[in-house]
Amino acid sequence: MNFEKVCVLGLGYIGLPTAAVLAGHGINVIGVDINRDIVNGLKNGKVHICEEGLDELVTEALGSRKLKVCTEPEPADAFIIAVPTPFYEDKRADMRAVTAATEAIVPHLRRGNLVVLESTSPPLTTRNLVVPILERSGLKAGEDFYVVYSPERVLPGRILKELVENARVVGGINETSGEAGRDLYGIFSKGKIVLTDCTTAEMVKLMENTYRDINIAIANEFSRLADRFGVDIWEAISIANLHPRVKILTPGVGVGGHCIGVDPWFLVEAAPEFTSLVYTARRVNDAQPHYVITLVRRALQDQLLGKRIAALGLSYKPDVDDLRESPAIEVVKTLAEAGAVVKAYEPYKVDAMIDGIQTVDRLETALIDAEVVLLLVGHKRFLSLTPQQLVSQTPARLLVVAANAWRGKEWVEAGFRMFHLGVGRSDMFFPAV
Ligand code: SAJ
Repeated sequence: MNFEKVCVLGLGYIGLPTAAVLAGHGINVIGVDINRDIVNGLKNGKVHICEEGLDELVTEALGSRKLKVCTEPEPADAFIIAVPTPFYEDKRADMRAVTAATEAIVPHLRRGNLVVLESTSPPLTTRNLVVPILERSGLKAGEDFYVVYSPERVLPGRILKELVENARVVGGINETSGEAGRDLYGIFSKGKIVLTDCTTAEMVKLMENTYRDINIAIANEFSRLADRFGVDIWEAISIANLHPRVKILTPGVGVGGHCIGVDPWFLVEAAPEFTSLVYTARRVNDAQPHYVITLVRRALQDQLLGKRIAALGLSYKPDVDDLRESPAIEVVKTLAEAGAVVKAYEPYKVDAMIDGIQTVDRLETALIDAEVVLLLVGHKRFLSLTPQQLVSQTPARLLVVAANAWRGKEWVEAGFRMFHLGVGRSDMFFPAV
């Protein structure tokens, strides 16, 4: 199938890079977003997403007029839906954006069109939600027009590279649909394009992120056990991972972001009777920020009131500027609510404004009068701090560390008392394997 014009609905972390990459390959792309600020910003050259190389690519695409942005879809050869699928308070999937985007396509749907759903969605969404809405056009899915589910699988921070290089799953509602989807992604994808049915593709995406969530949950549980039994979890995991068929992930302050902590709930909602493990892992990871807080309480002998804490890192994982669903923020907020005086510093977003949190724009300002330094996110620039640098910048001699960092006897020799997540052993001087 040939595509001259593609309409991308949703100009977020996935939609905007996809639109720009397609435009860069000579396709006429209409980028649609219901948020006027985003559309107007883009028209004025303001790219609202911070991602390496994206600014240049979008500016070029807009400049060449291969990419146009607006708030309503237009007729096209293919439509790609890349809108968010968050969850409600009770963890049920919120499919309102997918529903609205699909409905917006209906008046423009023509014979021979392809419609792709990329948003992470509960199993059977393509068949039971998307197809019936599109058939309101009077056209028959799989015959008059084609439908596929093709999940995005890119890593924030490497989106443009992974968009092109990762293997791509294309799940059709029938064979012809799958082939049309393969032709569309073949325009820019250098990775293997694997054809399957739409429900398998939905499951694949949810399985990948659920597997990761469960693996992180076991690592987090192991960190608590290590604490209890006088073991160093970082050493223990590095030794266990020498086994050729074992790959335990890393314990930390919890699971944040908008994928791993969300997607497993879609499986739980769809089949609660079969997902007790998935459910429990979610609960374990959601509880991890509170486990880190107990570590802070232990370090301070439960006296949080008025304690001046320098909290380092607020993003949801190391070396990104993304603060969405960040467990570090949950830790800082809870400590502040308990009466601690927390100054938080996030080097990737020094101007972050977060309700209930005092942020500072310099590391020195956070450290200068601290009684405790709490390392929440293992950003490279924190990991490279030496005990001497810290000693000279802060009067605090108590460190609480929720990452594999600041290890070795030089820290103790510099006068610090250390509380490491997952380190129940007092002589933590063994180098990692
Ligand atoms: N985390 C740990 N321990 C680990 C790994 C991660 O505590 O060993 C935490 C991180 O700190 C973070 C959260 O888990 O808070 C999620 O981080 P992540 O790097 O696992 O995932 P995301 O959300 O940044 O991106 C993931 C990616 N999935 C995988 O790496 C398997 C990406 O490929 C997906 O496309 C993306 O989710 C998505 O959109 O689903």
